[in-house]
Amino acid sequence: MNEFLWAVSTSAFQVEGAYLEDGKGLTTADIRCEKKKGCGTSVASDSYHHVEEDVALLKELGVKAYRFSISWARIYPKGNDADINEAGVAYYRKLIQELKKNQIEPIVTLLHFDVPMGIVEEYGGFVSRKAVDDFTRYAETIFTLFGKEVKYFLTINEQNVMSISANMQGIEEADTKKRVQMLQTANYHMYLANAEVTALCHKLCPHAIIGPAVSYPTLYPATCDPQDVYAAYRLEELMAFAPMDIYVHGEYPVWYLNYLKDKGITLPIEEGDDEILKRGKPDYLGVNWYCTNAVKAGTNEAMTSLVDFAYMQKNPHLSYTEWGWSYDPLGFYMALRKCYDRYHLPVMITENGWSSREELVDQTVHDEKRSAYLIDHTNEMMRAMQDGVAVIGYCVWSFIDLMSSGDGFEKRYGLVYVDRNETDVKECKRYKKDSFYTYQRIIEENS
Ligand code: BGP
Repeated sequence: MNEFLWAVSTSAFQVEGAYLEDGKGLTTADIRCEKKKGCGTSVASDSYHHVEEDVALLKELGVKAYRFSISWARIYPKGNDADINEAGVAYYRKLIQELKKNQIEPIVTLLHFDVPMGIVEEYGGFVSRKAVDDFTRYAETIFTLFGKEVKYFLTINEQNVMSISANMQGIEEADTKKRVQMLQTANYHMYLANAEVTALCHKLCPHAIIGPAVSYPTLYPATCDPQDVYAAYRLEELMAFAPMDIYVHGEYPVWYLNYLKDKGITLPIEEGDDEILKRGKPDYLGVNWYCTNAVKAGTNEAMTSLVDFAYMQKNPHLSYTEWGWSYDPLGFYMALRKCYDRYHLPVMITENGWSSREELVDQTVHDEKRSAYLIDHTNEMMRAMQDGVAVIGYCVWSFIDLMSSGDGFEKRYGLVYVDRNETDVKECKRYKKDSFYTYQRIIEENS
């Protein structure tokens, strides 16, 4: 049996920086973060220039694996260039070699929210079917270059979040109806891309395993009013289980097709797509899990136009981060059970963590709440494993402080503090927080 993968996670645009260095092209993530917070991805946590130091920290932490993503635009700056960008390849080669030298398994995500702007400007990114071929070609390059060293691949991070976020896809369409249609077209193409790449990995890297990483916030009904129970059930099916069903079973569920039809959405289905979707069954499911939400039937402005029957409410029984993410280890147990009972596929917790605003005091951070979160959630994970759920790994989000996907640098998740703030990037020096030692102990005690 393989060793359990105690691990930590990051993603390229959130940690690397060097966003235009050594030939890298711009991505939708670079544009989105710049617009949103202004502090941008240009430096992030400066991991591009801290490879040895960061791997030494991973080694000290005691992790068995490190989940990071490869930036497509470092390998092919526009997404579909004729030639590979060798400098980009060299960076990932160095990182992977350094990890292997320290007996740390790389867990490589192929796409984490950063679609190259080159293909977005040329043909609309995943809104066009051309992106399926370009993504597959990029994945083939990665499998060929690194397939011998890497045993764990993830295809696309949180396609289910990308499917409702126009700016993650580089879509600038003001008309809501047209925008939702474009998002669903892109989503369909990503399912094809996911399946193609999964099948290709099985062919080129038979010793490796591959799966998607899905965002799964478990949903509770806000009350026992059947309307609320039904709304929570439907929303969870729509946001999390429809995507997982499509990955695992290789087809859109009938109720989901009906739902899209009712919303006036058409899918760009071509002959032979059924076979493509069925071709790439994942070996495991990556699950990004942070919190639970309570759902009320009805409408609310904040929901996407695809969802017009339910909205989220605060759960009075739970505590929350400043950004409204709940603390709910029992919800984690239930999430693991639900995923495993439904698919009977091994699960890797690809993200789990706690965010807060933090400041360095005496060269450290006393992040008790994060330590408690990690202890409570890993305990619930182990209870789920004792109850039969096959969990193959657990990745804390995040290894070091990084650019939050939605809230800039002030929202910190790291076990390691990175000394910079929203406006001043300083030198990005690293300092271990208390939670670093908590997680180190969790690994030691349970390995
Ligand atoms: C997931 C993403 C990560 C990460 C995390 C926390 O959706 O895969 O990239 O950012 O959520 O989200 P945020 O940074 O918005 O707090």
